[in-house]
Amino acid sequence: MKIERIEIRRIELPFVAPFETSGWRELANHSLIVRLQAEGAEGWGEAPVGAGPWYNEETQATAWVMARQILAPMLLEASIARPEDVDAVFTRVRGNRMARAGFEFAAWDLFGRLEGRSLSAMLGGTRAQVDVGVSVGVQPDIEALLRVVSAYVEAGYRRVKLKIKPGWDIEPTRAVRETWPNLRLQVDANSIYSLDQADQLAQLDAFDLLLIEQPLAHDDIVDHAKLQRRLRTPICLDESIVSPEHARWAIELQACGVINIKPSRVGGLTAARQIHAMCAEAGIPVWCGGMLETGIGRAANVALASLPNFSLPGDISASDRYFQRDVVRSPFVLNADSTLSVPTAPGTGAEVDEAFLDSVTLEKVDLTR
Ligand code: SMG
Ligand code: MG
Repeated sequence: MKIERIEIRRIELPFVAPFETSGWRELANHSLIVRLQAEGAEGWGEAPVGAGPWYNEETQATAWVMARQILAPMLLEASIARPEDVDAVFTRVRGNRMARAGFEFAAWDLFGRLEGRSLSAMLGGTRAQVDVGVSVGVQPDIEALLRVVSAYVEAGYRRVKLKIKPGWDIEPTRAVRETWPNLRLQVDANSIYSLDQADQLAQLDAFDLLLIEQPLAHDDIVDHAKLQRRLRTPICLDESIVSPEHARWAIELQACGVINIKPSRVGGLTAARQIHAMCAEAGIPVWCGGMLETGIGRAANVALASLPNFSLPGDISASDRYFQRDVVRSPFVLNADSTLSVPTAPGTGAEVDEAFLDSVTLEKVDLTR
């Protein structure tokens, strides 16, 4: 197949509330949205980059340049027989994995729509519903935190993740654990600690957490292995795992007990599926992380999370946890058992609301062969 037309846009879609991590605040989704057209069909993908290089090195500005000047021209020149081929088209490109993933997701969606197969079925998914949780940002004080968590628990979420940082770790986690003794609870530090804070992190062992996510540097694996030996709670790597090779290194070094797979972070669903298989083989449970995607990116995450070794709840909440209005006509809603239903329509199943998407688009380009 030859891709005939590529549309790329950068958007700004405000969140219902600001989202604060250990090191920065996000006020809106600043993704790139990619649309591929070929053989009378189209596919959509989202590169969920941030406004600044705070989570990883990519930003909306860098991804915009990469997408227009490098990636789209490469894909227009290539011939692909399957969605997995997109990965090979981009192998010469170093880094920039979220930008690459935007195109890769769109290719999966395009092939799925042409073949009449759901993305979940194409990937080898085995579940009709996926377990999900909610990620709770840093709050001004413990009272506010308990209010926010309480609202999510009332809404039906049975797994909660707390963002932590020095000065906002032990006490907030203790407060949530004491209020909800049976809640599935985990924490995420987004790379803010160093190994010499191991004793402080070990205090988190008291709270029966599912995992402690990415405590140390975004590009570290070795110190995480040292830290894991000093903790009872499994470490879960997020930022550090940017490819199947990184997953293999982490497994070999015993740097973690769990891996968070975000298909966007690793360049797409092809790499994500390889990491899933590698972890299944090594007995490492995985779960699907989130980048506060629109309904376009979220649909790809839900499909991926339907694979068998996604045995922990994902950071894939219902659309209304993020946006007043989503760019799709098929928003995800939370089922009573803290799951989301996996779409069965061809491709991702996302029905893009083009008029609304246009209204949140800052800039758009069209490229043709
Ligand atoms: O998509 O529900 C979501 C957000 C999940 O906490 C979340 N993501 O490090 O795992 C993580 C963060 C990265 C996004 S920060 C803007
Ligand atoms: Mg994380």
